[in-house]
Amino acid sequence: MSMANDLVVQLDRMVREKGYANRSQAVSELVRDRLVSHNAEKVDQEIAGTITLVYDHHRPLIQALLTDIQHDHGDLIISSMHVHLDHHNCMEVLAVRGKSGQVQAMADQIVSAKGVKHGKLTVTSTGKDFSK
Ligand code: NI
Repeated sequence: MSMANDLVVQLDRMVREKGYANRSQAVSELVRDRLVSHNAEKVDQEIAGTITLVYDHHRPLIQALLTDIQHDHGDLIISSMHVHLDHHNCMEVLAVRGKSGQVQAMADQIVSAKGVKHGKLTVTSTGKDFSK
């Protein structure tokens, strides 16, 4: 593998700044990160991840709506955490696992629910794809 010298210079700077043991470790991590994103584009790929959302629990129906969606997808949601951020705002973190297409469809449904201020699916590996 070869790459332009200015890329190598910048890569080595990042290796130092981020504290990687060496260039190979940094490149492996970058490749794994890209593979996770790439594989998640395949609807049948098994993925794990988290959905984080923030909403105002005073808004009518939002809590019932989110609970309904979560009950409909109990097979995809393996754990959840609810944090009362302040008097109005709640944050929920859902740990999810399942086929990429199903997880992303559910995440779209949750994030686009009326009353959700911000929501985001973060995809990671189930861990089975990589030896380390
Ligand atoms: Ni709350």
